[in-house]
Amino acid sequence: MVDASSERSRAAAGARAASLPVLIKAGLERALDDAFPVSTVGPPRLIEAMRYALLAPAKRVRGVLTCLVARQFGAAPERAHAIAVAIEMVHAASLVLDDLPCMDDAAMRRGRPSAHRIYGEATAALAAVGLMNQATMHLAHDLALGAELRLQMLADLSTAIGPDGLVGGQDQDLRDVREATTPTEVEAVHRRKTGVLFSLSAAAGARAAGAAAQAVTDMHAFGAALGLAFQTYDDVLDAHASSAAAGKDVGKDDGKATVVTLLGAQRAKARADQHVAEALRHLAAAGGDIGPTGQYVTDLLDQLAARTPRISGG
Ligand code: GRG
Repeated sequence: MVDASSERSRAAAGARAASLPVLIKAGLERALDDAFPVSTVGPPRLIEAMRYALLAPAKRVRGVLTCLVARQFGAAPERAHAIAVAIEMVHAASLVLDDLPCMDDAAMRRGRPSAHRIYGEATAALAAVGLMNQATMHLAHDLALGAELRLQMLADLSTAIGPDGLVGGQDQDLRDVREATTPTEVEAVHRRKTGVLFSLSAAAGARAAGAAAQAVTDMHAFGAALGLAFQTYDDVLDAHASSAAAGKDVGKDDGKATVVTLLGAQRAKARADQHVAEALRHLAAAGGDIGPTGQYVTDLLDQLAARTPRISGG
């Protein structure tokens, strides 16, 4: 016979697990606001542009992942706030740069006009550089993290931004990817452009919680596989969602080789789902309280798929 009270407590535990990422995201939003207040010293219009880019409504996937993974390994999510804030600052900077006319020339981002459409190209470029700088400053000053972890994070963040990370991936995305003829070649660019920051987010959460070296390696691999899946879902959005559903310009990949143009939406999603499965294998190998992290990833990709009717049927 089913015990109704244990059923109820299981349901309550399920509801708590489901709301954990929501709570973490809310805490992270507050930490972002605190990390870069209106009162920050500097030209008010530049500060405003930086806050516009940083605090726009967003999913905060990378930062939430960092905090969730810290919790997975037994730390309070807040323990990883400074790292999550720094990663979100770098991510916001990358979006401002990506939208510039010399790059993707996008008019809309996060459901609002892109930063250069409001503040002009020069201020937007400076705001992006300012946000990257703020990220390193924020990390460097977070004494609670301890000197060794701070140094490690600063090194990892710089590596992630560099030529084998965001900057390199973006350069290839603007040029070489046009000549790619296989999904593997396209994904080599995605690894840098998107995967590296996901790897960093997941591995950093494990480091913040003092997880064992093998668990950090496993979480790094988890992030890399998740990043590839995420980018493919993003490319499906670009090809098949409306700009209102995506909250940003779509059709920006026209003329580019993507996993979607090479395979079609359904096979691209199937390939992305293989990456998700790989990510979940790495997550299981890493250990700790993997349930909420795994659930977050599955829910996130379901939500992205739901924005593109062409693939949401499976
Ligand atoms: C120097 C930081 C720096 C960057 C320079 C411009 C550039 C190099 C890199 C851009 C790379 C880029 C735009 C990758 C796309 C990643 C991606 C899928 C973005 C969308 O992320 P979401 O969906 O967006 O998480 P929100 O708005 O929710 O944060």
